[in-house]
Amino acid sequence: MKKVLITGALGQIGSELTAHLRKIYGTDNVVPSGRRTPQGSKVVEEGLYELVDTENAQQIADTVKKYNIDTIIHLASMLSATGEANPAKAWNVNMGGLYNVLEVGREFGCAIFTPSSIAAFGPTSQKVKTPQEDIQRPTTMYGVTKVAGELLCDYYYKRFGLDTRGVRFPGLISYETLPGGGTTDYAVHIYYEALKHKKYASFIKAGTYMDMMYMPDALDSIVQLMEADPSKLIHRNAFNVTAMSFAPEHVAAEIKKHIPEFEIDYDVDPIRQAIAESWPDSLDDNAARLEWGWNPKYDLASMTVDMLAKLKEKQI
Ligand code: AKB
Repeated sequence: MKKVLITGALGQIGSELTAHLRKIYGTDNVVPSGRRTPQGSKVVEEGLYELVDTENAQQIADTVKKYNIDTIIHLASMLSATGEANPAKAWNVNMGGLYNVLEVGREFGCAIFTPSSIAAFGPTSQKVKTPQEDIQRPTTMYGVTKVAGELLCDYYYKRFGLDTRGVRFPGLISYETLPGGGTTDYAVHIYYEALKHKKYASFIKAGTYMDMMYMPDALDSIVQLMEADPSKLIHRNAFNVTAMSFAPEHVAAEIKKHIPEFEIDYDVDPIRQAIAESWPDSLDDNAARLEWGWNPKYDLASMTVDMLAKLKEKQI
């Protein structure tokens, strides 16, 4: 990666990836982009920034040309719960945006990173330690766009030789920017509420396991995969990656070690609960470990220490 365009850079991953890549590759070599220009945003104010709506192919092409971009990290996407609230929009944003990015990548010869998700699996996939290659019949629109996206990226690699790569992210936990509209978001909200109110009502039921990962590991996975030797990549789009698997009561118990008064209770949202139940409890990420050395640093205990410390510093 030499000159990187990030789409959806104002979101949960993009806002932290922008800072991370600016440190590694230099501020002038990272071009975050989004559909708004919010005031006071570090993404907008601490380096280059462009307005790019990924549903507008011309805007993507103009930006790639202007900065001589060689890599596009395509993060602009709707998540699972908002996707169920508006499936038509989720299809247009997720598939239309990806198609445009792939076409521009083809025209200008860019490498492309696209995140897939645990949502690319469904109720007929193996539930525990879901293998890299398994049945993929998701039951959400978000999941449908993720499987279609994986296939489309494979197609552009095989048909046009485009250097497409991706991972299937689990729920991502971070303290910089809140996630918007996901099913795994409870695992972020719980830390904020633990510090603010010493209690949290989870919209996901006790006993519901999902894979999760702390943001620093997610950022490393993107850089590691994009810098990996292409001759070693058998799977390309998209690698299972995970760092931990837990249910709401486990994160609550971990928080309680630091905030003894903290209590969890449950106010279950049937839509997000059904989505969670359709996903794997845990993924097998051996292919990523073998093909490009994936090895996450954080588990639930170390993540909890860091999350609480960072949120306290932010004085949320
Ligand atoms: C969501 O919950 O929709 C996302 C995801 C697992 O892809 N965090």
